[in-house]
Amino acid sequence: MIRSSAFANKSYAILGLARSGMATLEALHASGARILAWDTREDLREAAKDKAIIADPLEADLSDYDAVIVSPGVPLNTHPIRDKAADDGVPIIGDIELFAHARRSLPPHRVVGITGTNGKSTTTALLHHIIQSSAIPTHMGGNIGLPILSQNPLPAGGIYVLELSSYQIDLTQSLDCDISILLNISPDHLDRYDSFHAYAAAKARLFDMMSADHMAIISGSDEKSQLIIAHLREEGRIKKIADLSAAAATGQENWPSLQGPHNLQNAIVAASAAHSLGLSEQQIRAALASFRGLPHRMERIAKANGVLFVNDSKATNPASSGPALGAYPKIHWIVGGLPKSDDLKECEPYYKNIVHAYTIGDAGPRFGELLSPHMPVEPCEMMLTAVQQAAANAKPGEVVLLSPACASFDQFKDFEARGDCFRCAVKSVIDNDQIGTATGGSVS
Ligand code: UMA
Ligand code: ADP
Repeated sequence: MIRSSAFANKSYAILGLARSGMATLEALHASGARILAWDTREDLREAAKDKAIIADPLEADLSDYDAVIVSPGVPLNTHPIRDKAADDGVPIIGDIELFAHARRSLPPHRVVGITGTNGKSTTTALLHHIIQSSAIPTHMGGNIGLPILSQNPLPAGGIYVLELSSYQIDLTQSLDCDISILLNISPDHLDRYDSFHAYAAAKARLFDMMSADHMAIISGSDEKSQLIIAHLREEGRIKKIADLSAAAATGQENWPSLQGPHNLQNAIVAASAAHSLGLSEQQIRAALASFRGLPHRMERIAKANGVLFVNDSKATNPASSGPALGAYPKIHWIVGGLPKSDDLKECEPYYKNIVHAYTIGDAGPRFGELLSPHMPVEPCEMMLTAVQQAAANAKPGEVVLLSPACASFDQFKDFEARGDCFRCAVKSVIDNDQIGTATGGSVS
């Protein structure tokens, strides 16, 4: 874990003791800080009790504390901790800000921060893979599910690659990334922001924290990303700004885990960042080819009787499902869940690739209305029904793609559980011989 003299003898209140909060507790405790900690979950309070005073920060006097460390999942826009901290005159920060404070005591290193609405995890894992393949010490952390404070410090010359959600950026004030990356911006998480504009502004703060001689990479052709580039150029403070929205690259056919227009964008961004970090074209191309991808993102589950089954459960909004539909020419599309919008605008350009749609979850009836003028639609409601129907209809050379364009919480704990359910359903239809034998394919 990251220990730092910056935390020694300081006092912190921690609200939220799941992954990031627990890693924060461990790192602060090991660094000699005094800690008050709280979570509404009793099991997490119990797990923290040897390292902290257990008390609700809403009921404690926080005026002597150096900061309140709030987990990204605590909705700051509605949570009373915001007013309480302001009343007690104590700043609210997150674990990424603590990492920024710890940097002075770490061996010389560089930091790449990656944000955007879609593609953050893929680009973070890809850049990490490229750096690692070139034998440079590196860690990835942040929103990708690996709290950065739980990682051991890198030796001198190391590179930290951080995936940063807007929630994490909201809790960060002084992270000066050597390279800051904004992939794209489309409406998301609107329950946490007053408006789409406020959500975009939250992401743009990553650039406000950078030194003038560090590098900004922006790759979205969307309106908000382009406005941010225009603003950065007009402001003139940051000297190195790369607009990759129209960049092209050759060789995608050699990168099996980076198919589709969205993954081409991710590859171009990661390659550009790797190049700025000093890696060679040859190192970068070899790593793009050997990248294995992440589960639930365009993950090839099985091929049976010439039909490919692809799990893109992480596509939780239409802007992320759109490009997934652009990855293959003949798709049986399983779509639906808890909708985040009333339309499927970002998917429309790719309707020509869809042979048949199968709707699931709460969004089913509405998506059925939207899609049926353009393609045959089967209302399925449940995942297993959708997979069975799609597998029965798909012909050799076609693809059964789960890319829901919706959150998962209407039927599943999270997108991972939804992807796992798809995987089980695929395995069952293959095992049950409902699409013939699984010869020539494998279930991983
Ligand atoms: N809690 C309280 N009181 C409250 C509200 C919440 O005690 O009033 C507690 C909850 O019981 C919970 C904790 O606060 O124990 C909140 O934890 P959390 O939801 O922040 O969960 P972590 O496990 O710490 O995960 C967080 C990120 N979660 C969110 O942003 C929601 C993880 O991103 C991240 O990987 C992890 O830190 C490590 O950095 C997940 C995510 O869904 C993957 N991110 C969103 C996304 O990608 O769309 C932004
Ligand atoms: P994030 O971490 O930002 O949620 P992921 O890399 O986990 O992003 O990808 C989530 C989903 O978004 C994937 O399932 C894929 O369909 C889609 N996606 C990936 N990269 C992009 C991109 N650059 N633009 C749009 N959609 C993308």
